[in-house]
Amino acid sequence: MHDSPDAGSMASPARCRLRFDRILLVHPLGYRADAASSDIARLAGIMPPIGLASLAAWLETKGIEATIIDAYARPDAPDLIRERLLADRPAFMGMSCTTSGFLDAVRLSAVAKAILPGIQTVVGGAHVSALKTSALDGFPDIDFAVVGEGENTLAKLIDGGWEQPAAIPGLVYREKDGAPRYTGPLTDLIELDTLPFPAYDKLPGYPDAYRLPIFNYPRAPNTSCVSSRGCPYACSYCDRSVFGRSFRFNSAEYMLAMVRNLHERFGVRHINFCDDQFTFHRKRVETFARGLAESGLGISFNCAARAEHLDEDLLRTMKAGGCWMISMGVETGDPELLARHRNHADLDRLHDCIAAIKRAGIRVKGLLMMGLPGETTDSIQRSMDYVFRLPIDDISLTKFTPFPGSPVYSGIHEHGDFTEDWERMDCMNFQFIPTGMTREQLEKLHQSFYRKHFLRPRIMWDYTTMIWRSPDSWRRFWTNAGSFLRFARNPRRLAHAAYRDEIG
Ligand code: B12
Repeated sequence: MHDSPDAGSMASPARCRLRFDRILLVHPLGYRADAASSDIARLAGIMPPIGLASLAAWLETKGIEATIIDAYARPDAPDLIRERLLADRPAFMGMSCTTSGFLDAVRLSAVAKAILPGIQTVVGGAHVSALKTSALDGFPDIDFAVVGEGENTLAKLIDGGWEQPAAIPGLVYREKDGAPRYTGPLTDLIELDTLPFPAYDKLPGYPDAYRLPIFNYPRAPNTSCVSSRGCPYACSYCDRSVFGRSFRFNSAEYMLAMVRNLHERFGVRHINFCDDQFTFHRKRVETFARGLAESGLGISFNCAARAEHLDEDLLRTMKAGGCWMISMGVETGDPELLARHRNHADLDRLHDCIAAIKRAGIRVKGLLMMGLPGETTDSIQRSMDYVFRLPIDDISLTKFTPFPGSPVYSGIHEHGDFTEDWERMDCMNFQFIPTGMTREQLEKLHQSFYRKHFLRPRIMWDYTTMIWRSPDSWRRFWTNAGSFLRFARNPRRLAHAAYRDEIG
């Protein structure tokens, strides 16, 4: 590692004062400032950027110092970014980009270059992994994009590779004339058990600045973890550009060590596994759950799973290990619509599986979408009928958004009206209106779906039981009751305008 680049044509005086062994990693805000519920989203839950924490930990093993600023957890992020840039003078700034966060990253790049001339900016994450060279087209303030798994590519880039980027696989860089060029996919993927644990300690305020969505956990402090990369399924709405369709995973032993570390260092008492297919490898989940039960740590966990990868035996073992909630991708309860968008769609099997989860004593959350291509008022009605027959406890109903890289994206205009406004593609806006429907209809049905769900006596009682099953959730709810109620009355008033104003 060196403090300044080798002498050469790239080395300007400004560059020479930069620290080439440092990077500032930023998690941009993934919501428009004027988007409904940006503040409410913060109140309802803030989850750590695990990708950035993983990159930071990996870079440290290579002698590169990484600082993280998470605009989600820190409303004062613009000030913090300025402070860190001036104090640390990093030669690189890296940003993690979903589609809705990408333009924020573009703005932050311009700001960083104005503050610290010569700094080089790098983006990674879902949006740029899907778009590759077109992620840099028209955005001159971004110098590099990392496609897919970021650890090795970023380390090589910082460790002198920026001078000859064509030699680094998994990278989009600029030719001399500024044209973006992709070096091709990364083939040498990391064995996940060799990764250091994510650097949660580099997230300012961790663990208290972070919390899972209310009513999604029994205890605090809590956190998110990830223990696998990739998903073998190919659902129409899901972008697999980052980790592809293989399934790589941490061993149960690694998972147990990670959980123990979180508990001992930060007092974490509940973990939400964000894996796409947590139970895909049955044996490791069994070993993990048994190990957790034997550990005596008293830690509980949530995960997401598919019906094909759960059974009564496994559920009993998971429960004994502390499994508190399983999220099941239902997507829609309309069988024809589901078959059009998802592999192995079988609503009867899903119903039976959810009943089995409940019998095991585990809470169930259904993950749903509204507005998929082919959606009609009838299909939404059928979806409600199905969902309200499920023995489910909670739902999350997102507004379908066609993301670049998802199978449905390329032909989306054949199925309705799509306004590709990236900043609004945060699953909280209907940017796609299926043929035959209107935005007003979708909005109305979206509200009605939620209202009907919450007003069922069984669900109201379930939330009441959270007084003793998740007391911290109720504490947060009452502490912020004013904001929640104001949001219910007028979502736009709660816009987090200050952030956007500050970064221009
Ligand atoms: C946990 C999670 C969150 C968390 C944390 C987000 C984060 N940025 O880490 C929270 C709750 C905040 C969140 C919010 C949202 N999320 Co989210 N989230 C996930 C989830 C389930 C796991 C992410 C994760 O931790 N993966 C594990 C880590 C190790 O991988 P990673 O983050 O991809 O990072 C690796 C590479 O991408 C790369 N990389 C990432 N960042 C960077 C930066 C640099 C500089 C470099 C070099 C490399 C690099 O290197 C990392 C290590 O290999 C993914 C689904 C998935 N399977 O990835 C969706 C996913 C990323 N989210 C998605 C969406 C849509 C959102 C929201 C818009 C929706 C919403 N309403 O919640 C918001 C927007 C947030 C934002 N700021 O932009 C989509 C993104 C699709 C898209 N094109 O936009 C995904 C892919 C889910 C999906 N399949 O649709 N999310």
